[in-house]
Amino acid sequence: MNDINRRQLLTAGAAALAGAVLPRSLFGARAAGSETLLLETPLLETRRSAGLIEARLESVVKPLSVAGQQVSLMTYNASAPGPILRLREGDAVRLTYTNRLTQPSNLHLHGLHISPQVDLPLLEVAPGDSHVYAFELPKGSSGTHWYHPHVHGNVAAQMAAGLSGAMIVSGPMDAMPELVAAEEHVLVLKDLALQGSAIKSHDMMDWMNGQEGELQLVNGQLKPTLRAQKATLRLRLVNASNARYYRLKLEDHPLYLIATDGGFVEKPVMLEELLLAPGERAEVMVQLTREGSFKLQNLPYKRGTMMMGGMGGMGGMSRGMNMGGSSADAAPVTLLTVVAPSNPKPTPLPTGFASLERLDVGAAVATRRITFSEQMMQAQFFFNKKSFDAKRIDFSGKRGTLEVWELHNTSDMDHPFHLHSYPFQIIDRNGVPEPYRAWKDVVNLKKNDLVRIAVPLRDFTGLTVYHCHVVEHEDRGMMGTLEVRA
Ligand SMILES: [Cu+2]
Repeated sequence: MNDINRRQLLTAGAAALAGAVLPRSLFGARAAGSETLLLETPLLETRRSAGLIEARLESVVKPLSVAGQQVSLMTYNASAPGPILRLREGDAVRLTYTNRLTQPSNLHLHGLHISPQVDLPLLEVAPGDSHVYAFELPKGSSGTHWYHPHVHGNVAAQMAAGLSGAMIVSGPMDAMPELVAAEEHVLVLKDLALQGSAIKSHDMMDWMNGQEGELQLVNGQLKPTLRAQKATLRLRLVNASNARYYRLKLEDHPLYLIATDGGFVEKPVMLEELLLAPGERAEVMVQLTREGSFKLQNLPYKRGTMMMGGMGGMGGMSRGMNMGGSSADAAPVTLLTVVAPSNPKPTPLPTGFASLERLDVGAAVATRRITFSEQMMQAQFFFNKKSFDAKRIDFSGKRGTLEVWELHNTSDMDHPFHLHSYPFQIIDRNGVPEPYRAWKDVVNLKKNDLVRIAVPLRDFTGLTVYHCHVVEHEDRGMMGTLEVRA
């Protein structure tokens, strides 16, 4: 879904013709038959001078080719997913956003520890207007982040129409030889729901469950092939979907988790599969030890969605307890096929990264409780029984203090909880301590889960928000405000 001409030349049969417009990463790639080669999303053009980096993003409707048909999408700079914004720790950034849509929008720089007075979650940029996001990237910002719109009430429709992009921040640890030796790819996982050749508008079921699209795209492409040049891969995964969960498994290969939402973990964690809830990111490494083609699959996942028709032939609605949300999702879906290089000889994985700060939970100055609930038939979602009100301050905290938040999901459905601007660590889930330490900004809660997180309110004052990252739920009330004072 980048630009039309390039997109039409995507099939490998046309690769020779497309040499002039294909991104550099695909040069030299060879493919047979009609497979679609994985396309790297273009980089956002930036201007760098004396530590200042300037870039422009414009949200604009463009017809793009998706899975063989022309679809009118909301894009950033005529690309969906939007171009990758590549930054470095310590950068001073001046990002100018212009809204060319016919409705208010804005940018949320999801994952960055920057001031809520810059990453203004309640700002509305009117059609035709621009806004400058100016900030510095503090130490520890490195990781796989992303950007997307955040105007309450418009988020679900704008993201479903294509608005989101990856934002990669590199830091000193990215220079580790084991990481440099690996082949890196940014994979934006974003599904698309179409009605004919147009974006499907939300119906009541979409507002209840969060909209899932039948096209499960990787970098805007349907089932592309990644022809690896090297035998060790570093995959930066972004779940930019409105509501779809990805339970990822690579055939015959474990995934070595090296980073979560907030950057590197302390040492690689071997996983047979990885669950990525909406809004979450992860970085995994893969060692291809033999030749062949291996499918990256999305396995079925039950998140308690409602279904029409009901079980046992009864009418009305029921929870999708026996299926992964809908019958189409009851089987694994191939997202991407990885083809190993010939005679693969993987380079070693890093053995460890920097140790992560241990937060002293005993020193927390406040314990807050957030209870999740829903009125499913009205598609209304609540924190502490309240629907979002931008004029109400739900929590007031003090800059420089540590808080413990107890998140309790009393609804019948999973909800991924996201807090802006202030990364947190998960203390425990249902009393079970987290198996490894990590910085996070999204944590998924299954039905009945009680998850405790440690939230340091560091560095910045201002008004920000926390919300469910099934963005339909966010638009339908599941959001609250946090004010951090000096
Ligand atoms: Cu939710």
